[in-house]
Amino acid sequence: MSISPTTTRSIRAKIALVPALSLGLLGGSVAMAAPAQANYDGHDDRHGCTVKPLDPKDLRGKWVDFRIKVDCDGKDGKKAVHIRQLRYEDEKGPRRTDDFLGRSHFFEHIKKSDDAKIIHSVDKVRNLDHRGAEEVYHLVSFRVQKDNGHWSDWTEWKKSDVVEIRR
Ligand SMILES: [Ca+2]
Ligand SMILES: [Ca+2]
Repeated sequence: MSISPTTTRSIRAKIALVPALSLGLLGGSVAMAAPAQANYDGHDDRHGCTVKPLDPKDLRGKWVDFRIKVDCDGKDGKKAVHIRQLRYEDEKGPRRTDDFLGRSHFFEHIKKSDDAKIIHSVDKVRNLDHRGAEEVYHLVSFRVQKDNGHWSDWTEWKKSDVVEIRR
C-alpha cells in the first residue's frame, strides 16, 4: 500500500498535536499555575542590568499593555537582554487558578550610551470576570549576555502590581 504525501503530512500533524494538547498549550484561556515569584525589589541585576514589570496599562478596546522597563548601566560595553514574560488575570481564593493570558520572549540589544527602555507588550484581555473588573498582572525574568558572549543565569520571576481594568 502506498501512502500519498498528503496522508503522510496529516498523520504527522496529528502526531505533533498530541504532546501540545497534553501540555495544555492549545486554546485561548488554559489555566496555568504561576511560578514561584517575588515582588519587585529593584536589587536583582545581571551584568549591571535590571528589568522591571511595570503596572499593566489599559488601552482602548480589549487591549492592555504589559509594559517592561529595561535599564543597564553604561559599564563594560554592549549587552543583550533576554526577557521572558507571563501574563495573568488574578482569581481570588485558595482553590482558584489565575487565568493564563499569554507568554512572550523579548531580546533587547543595549548600547553603552542607551537610556532605560520601555518594552510594550500588548495583549487582549476579555471579560473574564463577568460580575466585576479584571485584575491583571505579569511576571518577568531575564538574563543578560555580555559583549564577550557570556550569559548570566536567569533571575527569579518578578511580579508587577495587580491592576483592575473594566470590561
Ligand atoms: Ca479575577
Ligand atoms: Ca469583567
